[in-house]
This record gives sequence, C-alpha cells and structure tokens, in this order.
Amino acid sequence: LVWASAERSPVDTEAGAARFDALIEADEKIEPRDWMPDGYRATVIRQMAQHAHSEVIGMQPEANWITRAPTLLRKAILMAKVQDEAGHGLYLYAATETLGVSRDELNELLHTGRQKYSSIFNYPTLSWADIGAIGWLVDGAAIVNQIVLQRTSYGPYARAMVKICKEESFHARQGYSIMMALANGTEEQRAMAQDAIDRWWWPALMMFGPHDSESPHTEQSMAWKIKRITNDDLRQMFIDQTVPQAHYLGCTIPDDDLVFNDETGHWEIGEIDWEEFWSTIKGDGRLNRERISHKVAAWDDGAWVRDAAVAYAAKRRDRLQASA
Ligand code: BYC
Repeated sequence: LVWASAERSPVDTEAGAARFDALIEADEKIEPRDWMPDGYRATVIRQMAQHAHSEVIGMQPEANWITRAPTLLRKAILMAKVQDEAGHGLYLYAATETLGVSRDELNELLHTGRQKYSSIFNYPTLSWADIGAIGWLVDGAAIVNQIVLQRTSYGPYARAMVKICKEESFHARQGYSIMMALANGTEEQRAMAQDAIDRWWWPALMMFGPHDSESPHTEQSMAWKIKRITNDDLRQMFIDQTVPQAHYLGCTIPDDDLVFNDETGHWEIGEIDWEEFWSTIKGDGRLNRERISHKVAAWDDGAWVRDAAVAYAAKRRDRLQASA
C-alpha cells in the first residue's frame, strides 16, 4: 500500500529530496509536513501501524488473566499494564495519522488482514506463569527493539517511543517479579515457570523478524534510518541479556544447541523454526482467527460509543457557534 503525498512539481521534488537526504544524513528527524519519498511514508505507516495493532491485540492474552490473578496486588498491576498497552496503541495510531491515514482506515486494514500485528500474540496464555513470561520475555524483547526506535528518523514515532519505553520497562520488571516468585515457590510453581519459558522462548525470538538475509525491508529501512539496528543484531542483544536472567531463576532455555562463545562473548542459539514464523504471520498461527474476530467484535460493540462521541462533539460545536 502506498499513500502518495500530494501532487508535486519536479522542482519541489528535487529540493525536497535533497533536504530529506540532508536531514537523514545529519541524523535529524523527519516531521509530518516535510517532503519525504512515497516509499518512506509507506514504510513508516506500515511499521507504526503494525506496532500499534500489536499493542492493541496484545491486550487480549493478558486480559485473559485479570480475573484470575493470584492476589489483589497482582490484579491491580496487570490491569495497569493492560491499560498501558491501550495507551501505547493510542500514541502509535495518533503518530501514524500524522502521515495522512485515518484510524478508521488502519482498523479496517487490520480487521481485513491487510496489515499485520506481532506474531507473538498468536500463542495462548495457559497459566499464570505465562503472564510472568510475557512481561519478562515479550516486553523484554519489545524494549530491546523500542529503545533503539527512540532514534528512528520519523519524529512522531521516535517521540512516542520515549514514554512507551519507560512503561515497558515497568512491564518487564513486573514479569520478572512474577517469575522470581514462582522460582522461589513450590516445586509445582517452579515447574509452571519452566513450562512457560519452554513455550515462550522461541516465539519471543521470532518477534525480531526474519534473518537479515531473508528480510526484504531491512536494507532500505536502515538507509532511511527507520531501523537503526538489524533484526539479527537486535535478537542477539536480547539473547545475551536474557539467558543469564533465566539461569538466575534456576531455569533452563529450551535449546540443546545453546552455547556461550568465549571468543565473541555472545550466546549462540540453535535454528529458529522459520516455517512456524512464516505460517503465523501469514495468518495460520494458533490464534490468528480468534484474535481478529475478538477485535472485530469489540470494534462493532463499541460503535455506539463512537457515535455518541461524534454526536456530542457536534452538539457542543453547534452550542458554541450559537453563543458566539
Ligand atoms: N510479527 O523485512 P522485515 C509489544 C513481517 S509487541 C509479524 O524484517 P521490518 C507489546 C514484516 O512486517 C511488539 N510480522 O520487516 C504489546 C514484513 O511484512 P510485510 C511490537 C512480522 O518491518 C503488548 C515481513 O515480515 N513492536 O510491544 O523491516 C504487550 C518481513 O520482515 C514480524 C513492533 O512492532 C513479526 N514478529 O522488520 C507486550 C516493533 N517480523 O509488511 C508487548 C516495530 C517481521 O512486508 N517493528 N514481520 O508483509 C519493527 O521493528 C519491525 O517492523 C520488525 C520487522 C523488526 C518487527
């Protein structure tokens, strides 16, 4: 999908392109009204929209456990986290709208499968330990990616990331706190923690996308500084920071090939199941259909709220005009 910018004369295009290149070269931000290549606009829309959709769809697996959180404190924390995800979706949709696409259009693209959301949210949350594993591994992976996106070249996206990263780091800590409680608990609780790691480890690694050699967008997105670090390098950063945390919990990583390379100072992993990755992002993961149908139902159920808000805004505008 390409959202073309308004009709431009060749002279404007030449000057605009030169200014765009200079801004990128100088590590400065591109702002909504700046000239930008149509491909840049389309790529930023695609990535920000996918990111926004991920935040909103990500509320489903976690909300599944709000009523069953083991204590009042854990319940309050989980509710706050799920609300944060809605807020992240909101900033990201608002940032995407600065490029001339509406929230309604973005929702339509998600609901009809023409835009994606993160593969990670197609896996079920089977036990309370999954809420710990999501916070620690999923939010942990999200932060590694998002810290770097604070330096992305599109201004509204970079600025949205600053607040999101602060909240994500609280999310990751709450996840690790759940894992610590389970790791220090009974044998059954330790087994729950290990089972959650066994199921979430590989999907968390898939969040970073395909290998660089299989990633159609990386080269151009790096040149435009939309992406600042490649998929494989970000994945490695996550692995290096997370393996010792798993060991600290007294848990194991479900990978027989995992080995620490003394020379490079990095943990090396076995091969990711790329067939599972591609089939999940093409819509054939375990929960793709369920996630989208739940989202569409929530959107339809909320129609009266949107209608009421529009009617209220119109009434208010009429009243203000009448009293002017
Ligand atoms: N899932 O050329 P590539 C969170 C797609 S959740 C689905 O490498 P790119 C949270 C990719 O879109 C995390 N699709 O692409 C919320 C492309 O498809 P199309 C949200 C994936 O864009 C609640 C194709 O594969 N974070 O924060 O250069 C609770 C080829 O890939 C995935 C973000 O969205 C995937 N994992 O790089 C807890 C971060 N990977 O459009 C946590 C922002 C790849 O060509 N996004 N694809 O058909 C990014 O940084 C980049 O878009 C990616 C992919 C690294 C994900």
